[in-house]
Amino acid sequence: GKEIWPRGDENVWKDGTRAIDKDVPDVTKSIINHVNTSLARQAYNIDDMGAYQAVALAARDDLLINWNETQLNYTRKAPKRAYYLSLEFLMGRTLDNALLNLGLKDNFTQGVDKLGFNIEDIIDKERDAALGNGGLGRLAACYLDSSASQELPVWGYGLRYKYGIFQQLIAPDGSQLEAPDPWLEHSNPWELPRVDVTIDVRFYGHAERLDNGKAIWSGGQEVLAVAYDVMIPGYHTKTTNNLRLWESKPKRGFDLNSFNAGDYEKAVQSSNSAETITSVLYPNDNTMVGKELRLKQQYFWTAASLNDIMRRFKNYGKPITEFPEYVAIQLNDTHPTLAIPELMRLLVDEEDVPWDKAWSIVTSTFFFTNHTVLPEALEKWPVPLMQHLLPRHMQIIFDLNLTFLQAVEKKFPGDRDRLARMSLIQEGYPQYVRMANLACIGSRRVNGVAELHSELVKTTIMKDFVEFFGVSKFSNVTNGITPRRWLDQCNPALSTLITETLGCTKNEWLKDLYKLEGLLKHVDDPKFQKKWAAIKQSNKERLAHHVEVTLGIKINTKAMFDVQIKRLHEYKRQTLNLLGVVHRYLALKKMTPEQRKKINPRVVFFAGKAAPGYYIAKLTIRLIVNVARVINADPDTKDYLSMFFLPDYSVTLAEILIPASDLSQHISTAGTEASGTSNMKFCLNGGLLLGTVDGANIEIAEEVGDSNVFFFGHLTPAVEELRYQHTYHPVPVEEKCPALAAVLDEISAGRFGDGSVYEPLLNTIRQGDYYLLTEDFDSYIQALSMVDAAYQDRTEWIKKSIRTTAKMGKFSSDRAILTYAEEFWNIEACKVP
Ligand code: C3B
Repeated sequence: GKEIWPRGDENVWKDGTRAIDKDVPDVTKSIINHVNTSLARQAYNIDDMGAYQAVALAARDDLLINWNETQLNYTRKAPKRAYYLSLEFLMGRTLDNALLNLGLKDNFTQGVDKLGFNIEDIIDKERDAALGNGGLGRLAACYLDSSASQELPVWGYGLRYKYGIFQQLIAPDGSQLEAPDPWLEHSNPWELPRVDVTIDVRFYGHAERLDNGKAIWSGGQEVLAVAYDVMIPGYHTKTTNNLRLWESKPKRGFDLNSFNAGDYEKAVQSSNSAETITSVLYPNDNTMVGKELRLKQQYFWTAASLNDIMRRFKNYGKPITEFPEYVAIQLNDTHPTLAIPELMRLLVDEEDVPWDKAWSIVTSTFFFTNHTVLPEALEKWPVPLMQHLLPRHMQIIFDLNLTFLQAVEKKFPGDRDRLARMSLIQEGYPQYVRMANLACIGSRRVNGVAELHSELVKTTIMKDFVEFFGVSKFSNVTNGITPRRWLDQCNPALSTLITETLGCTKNEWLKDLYKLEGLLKHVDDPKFQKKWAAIKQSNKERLAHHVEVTLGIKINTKAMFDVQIKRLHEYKRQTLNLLGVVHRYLALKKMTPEQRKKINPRVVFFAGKAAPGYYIAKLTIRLIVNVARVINADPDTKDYLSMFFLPDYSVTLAEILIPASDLSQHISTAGTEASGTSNMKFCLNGGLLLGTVDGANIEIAEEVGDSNVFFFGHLTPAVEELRYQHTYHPVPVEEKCPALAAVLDEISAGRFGDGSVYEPLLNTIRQGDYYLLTEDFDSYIQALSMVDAAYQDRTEWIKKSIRTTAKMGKFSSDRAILTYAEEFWNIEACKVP
């Protein structure tokens, strides 16, 4: 490592460095100081929002002390580092998490209390950082928490979108409306602008080839990437890692000539176009929308990140050939694939590394995670667009493709179909660049995110590549979730009960989640069961209170809480759940009041956003809202069945919903949900799982035992054959599944408002039925009955709940990130002294 000396007297520096707030008086002093100086306010004019800002700044001071020490330590020890490149980081709120990780929650609670405020009210003032769509973005956030908690030298790289995922509103007719999410409107205490850390990024222009595969890329437009650093505290450790988010800025301010000539609009035009790059997160999940601005985002971010990584590597003073000894880069899906040709460009054009050597450096540096096998999500970009925007990268991709296809031809002579399938370029007018193929050939390892999914990756989208590279390049790392946010923070009462019961410290089990198995000893203890059930009950009341305050609706907390919360997507089959509710409603209507009294009341919750351009998904929301209206108002049934669509789903809303669920639904068509991660969160909080044999559901069942989950539906191998049947030998719904046909007819007939509105949605089931609702409906209804029967025996249900939590150790993101660190990146913990 490198010795780093301060200017002046080292001891003066050390003595002057503020200590972390250790006790309550420290905390109050720090908060008051921020009220007075940072906010320029006083005890006499401070409200909850002001108090939040001051408390956040006080906590931030503590984070920064740790952050500084961590970064200095990394610079001194010069370890191999890993970088997690993700276009999405769905962080949610920071304050509560920061206080818990720092171990300062109690002190801050007391300190704030002394100042006349309530910590939970203050925490509630924070706005979510929602720089992501769904699972992929939240996974990135969990992985940062686990990296820091395990003292691993990992930085995240992303974009600082001015607007995060849109805010969802529900119109009077039930449809989704989108409003912008100006999350930076109030200043954001959790980021540090680094105006001194900037990188020039070029677009357009021309690339002139020289000898030896080199080229000069010049002209076009240059924009500036400015770094914003977000502190990522580890749990009960000094290690505080960095998430670096790039903001785009015009490079030269605005054009003074035009301004002086009186054309103000023209003067700011180029500056506007530069700022647009990081203005908004694309709101699509699991679908590719080929917009030029999105490709610009991808290049802007990968170029800035790689240049920054290269600069840091050069500070190590090692020869360029040792780059992969010090740098590992994880590509979160294909979104950052341009990093591969960009590193080639840096090495070949700017560092004078010969082409073949450069390629061996590149292919030792990158690792690629695939998150979906859905065809509509696989990224491909038109060659003419890429040629125009990134002429040098297009050359590099063509050159790589030539050598690659020659190697394929050598291994499989004369197999033209194979060449066409494996090419980085899809032929046609226009041609397209296939990002997954590029990511695969440029990476040392390729992984899926759950066992089943990783097998599907190997046998479907990457089949040819497995045959070419050998199977050992492809593997599985099952996703995980951080138990800090998803148990300790969102369910503090359960966390406390677990700590009391396990007889170890909270720190011990939160960092080694397999310790939860210790709960199994207590499954049959009635006192423990009672405490367990009481906590679930109070979490249900917390949710009911939240719904009452935000929507003005009263909920029966004695009912079973049945929850499905995730992005709206046909493959996730919210429609199946909805139709199941209608089926239940129709059955209840046919019963006598006496018969109904034997039924366990049920409340069904939905939440989730639909991509603004996804017509069928938006129509599904509209139908959910309108069915809910009718059901919730029906005096015959409303005591036994009600349904709610909670608008504007977010990380923060999930933190309230998940601990309150008795049952959660994960019911994708088999083979379509790569993993799912909310399934893990529900189970960790003692909610039982109703699901298909898909994604991580399978591994959850393996852990908790088949008797503690409710499975239904066709298995993955059957899906392809069934789809074939549906296409070539269609059978009408009335014949295939009469119960479902009856439900569809009620909706068509206008029982829940004008039926013609919903025809396009109903027709996706009546014709083609790509997601196989008609195939799975009967077994779904059967599974729901089994749930009802199981819930009748409340003690047995509680035991299942305890067993489920107890067996969730595997799903800690600590396990997942350690697998990446050891098996892929080859990095080690780097402890702050
Ligand atoms: C999601 C998948 O749909 C989930 O099954 C998976 O659990 C998560 O990724 C995390 O691996 N996913 C997503 O959120 N966005 C995509 N574009 C692709 C996959």
